[in-house]
Amino acid sequence: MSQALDEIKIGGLGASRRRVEDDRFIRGKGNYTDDITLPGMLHMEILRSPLAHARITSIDASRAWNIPGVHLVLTGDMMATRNLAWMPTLSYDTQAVLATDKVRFQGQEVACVVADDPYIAKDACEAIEVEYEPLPVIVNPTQAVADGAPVIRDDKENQPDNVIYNWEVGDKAGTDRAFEQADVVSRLRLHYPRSHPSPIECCGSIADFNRATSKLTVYMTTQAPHIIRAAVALVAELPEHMIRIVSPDIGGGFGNKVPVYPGYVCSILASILLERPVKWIEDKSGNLISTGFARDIYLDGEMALRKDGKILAVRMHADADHGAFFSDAQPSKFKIGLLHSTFACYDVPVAHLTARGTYSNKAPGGVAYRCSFRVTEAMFFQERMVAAAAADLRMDPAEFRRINFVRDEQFPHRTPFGFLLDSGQYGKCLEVGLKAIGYDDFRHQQAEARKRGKLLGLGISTMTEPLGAGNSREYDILGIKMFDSAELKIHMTGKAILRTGAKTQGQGHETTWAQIVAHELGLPAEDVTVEEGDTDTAPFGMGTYASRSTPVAGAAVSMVARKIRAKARKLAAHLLEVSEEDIEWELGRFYVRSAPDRGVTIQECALAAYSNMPDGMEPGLQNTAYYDPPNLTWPFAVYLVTVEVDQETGVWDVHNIVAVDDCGVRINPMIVEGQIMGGLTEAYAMANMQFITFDAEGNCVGSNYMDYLLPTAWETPGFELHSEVVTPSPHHPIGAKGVGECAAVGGPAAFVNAVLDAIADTGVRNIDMPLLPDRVWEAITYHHDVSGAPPVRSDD
Ligand code: MCN
Ligand code: CUM
Repeated sequence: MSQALDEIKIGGLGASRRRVEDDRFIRGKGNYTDDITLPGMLHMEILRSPLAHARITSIDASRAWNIPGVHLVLTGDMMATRNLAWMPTLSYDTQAVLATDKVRFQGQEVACVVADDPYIAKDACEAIEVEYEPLPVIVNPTQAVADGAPVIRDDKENQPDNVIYNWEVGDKAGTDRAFEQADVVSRLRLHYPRSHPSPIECCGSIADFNRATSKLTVYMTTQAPHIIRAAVALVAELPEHMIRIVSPDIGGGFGNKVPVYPGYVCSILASILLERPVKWIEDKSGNLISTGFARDIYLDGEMALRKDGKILAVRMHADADHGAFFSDAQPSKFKIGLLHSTFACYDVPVAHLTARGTYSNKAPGGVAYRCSFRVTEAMFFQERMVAAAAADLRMDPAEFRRINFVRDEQFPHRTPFGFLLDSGQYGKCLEVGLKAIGYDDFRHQQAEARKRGKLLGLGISTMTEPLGAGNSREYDILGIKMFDSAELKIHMTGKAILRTGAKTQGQGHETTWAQIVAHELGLPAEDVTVEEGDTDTAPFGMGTYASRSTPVAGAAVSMVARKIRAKARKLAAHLLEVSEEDIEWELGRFYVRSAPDRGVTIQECALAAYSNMPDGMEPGLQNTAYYDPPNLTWPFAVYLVTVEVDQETGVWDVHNIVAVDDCGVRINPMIVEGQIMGGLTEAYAMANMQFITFDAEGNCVGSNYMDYLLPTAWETPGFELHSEVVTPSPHHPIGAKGVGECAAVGGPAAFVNAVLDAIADTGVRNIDMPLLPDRVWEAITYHHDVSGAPPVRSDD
């Protein structure tokens, strides 16, 4: 006779529990970095370069120093005396903290002023006189490798040109042979433009160096506090145990808050020099012009095809524009991130990928934006290529996918680039999606509409994403292995506190981690407090990005709860006066196998851990788990979009969006849906309206919300979400896979494929994102592809 608790009622696995953090967020009671005020706090502002490439001939800060209320003016030369003019990046490059020799992108940090308030600091920045001698500017990879191109990184020894790396993976000879067998070779070249995560909250930090205790506390907007602690220890040469990084509430990260930015470093040095807290809060244009750009990659590919539609091989080249400093946060083995996850969900026998990274006079790019290390680009290219190949074969694009998907019985499946896919039901997801969008019906409507001169289109996109870096064998950042952690303390009254090495930025960890504890221990989720982001209290972890929290830290939560359960079982045996072997577990309760009525709750065990433990047992009920995942988790999704394109104007409207996401077991279905809707919104924005580009002088066009549009609820179309396909990850303790980025990764190609499908009669193969009306109109009117970002367009 079971007395197990109802898991959904206690807020366990599968409960659409309301987000506990929202209580403070929607009341305006969140505690963001800018909400923190410390006694004696000063304010820092940054002077940025107006030019993209120029030699600095002089900096005169004397007028700024003389402004009342100014405490400190930092320039590159002063940073250099402390060996802080340059800092290491997360990709083994260096980045200027404050420019000394040259400025290398528009918006680059040139000087900082610390003053009594931010307005004085800003005025004083404008009083600094900087003389520049302009240099020729490079804004794309073609210019970067052109003969006679100026060398951007002349600060570096052994850097004779603008090439950062050449990287390759796969089987070149095998791929060449497969191409010889092809009936059809399909080709596509495209540009995935620069995009910006643009969280509502910008970056910022408050550094507080206490001379009396020698302790440095930094409150800051970081997705990875422990990595920052290590970086500060190394860069500022401070002992790591005297550094405390606190990441309070974060108003959205989306990858923008992974890198180390000069503002953080300057606020830290300023606080050490002044022995007062120094706050730096970036403004919107500073954020949009200088931090965390993603993508900016040219992709060229060829697919070898058999007449019946089978893919025989894929060949691909990527040209990545990294801006002036190579500062991607990514596993160090992989120079172009996990771009080689491309085509993972298709059964491709052999493939070869080459990638070249180059410098340009733009802010550091390729950083990350809702992507597991370049997976967004990988999946976008894959799904655009698949659409083009199906068109070349005159085959239905759904059918083409169906015959090429990795089949259910092929898992675990090794991809030609070496990844091991854990599980999936790709065909089933596609069928669910096709049915939901009314695929066959739509094709009839489309044909009918065309007769009346109306352009309807349907786009399909699928994606599978490698989520959950590590395992530690293959994944590290700057040599630090990628794993994660959870620490669980059960108090004597059965209430608990859980801390992990991840850091929520809006994803809802405070809600979902408690659900995992509820699932493992039967403690009501509301009895579990979750804390993240304070390096003095949280166990060491690699932070939150690449949707790794559920696959890694979430797994650690399960594992630590299981350790607690194992000890509680001993306590139960002691309380029930039977041997441990005679004890059974059901949710929330241990009982005697032969007498199920005799049992003790997990709360009773917790009390016993402090008040009635067996002889020789260490008191207390707490533990820590470090989790090194055996493999990545591979969620899968199908996104379908229907659109209508206006021939006269090129404007397109979305009719329907269907999303079928299989992220394994869902901890909190409502939160998962929120993640998918958010991702689809960003996908729609990238496909439709967002353009940060650069003119020939390297001026950043789009560093404000007039040019770089954020969709609101008003512009954003509605979504129909499907959750019926669930393929648990076989190696994750609760079968969950990551989901935080899936829709942003897989979504964009669905929109682009839909528009191109609508104008298929024109023969146009490609329009690069964003599909602004003028670009679509140009394609319809002149029947040609519209590719590239200004100032280079393939048709120029
Ligand atoms: N979840 C679940 N069941 C699953 C998978 C996830 O209930 N099978 C829940 C998780 O418990 C968590 C959320 O969904 O509450 C997202 O989990 P996960 O997929 O593990 O992703 P992370 O928590 O690691 O979040 C990172 C991911 C990334 S990399 C970006 S970028 C992004 C994203 O999350 N940034 C976001 N979503 C965001 N959402 C918000 N609101 N703000 C951001 O900055
Ligand atoms: Cu790639 S952006 Mo998220 O990983 O923080």
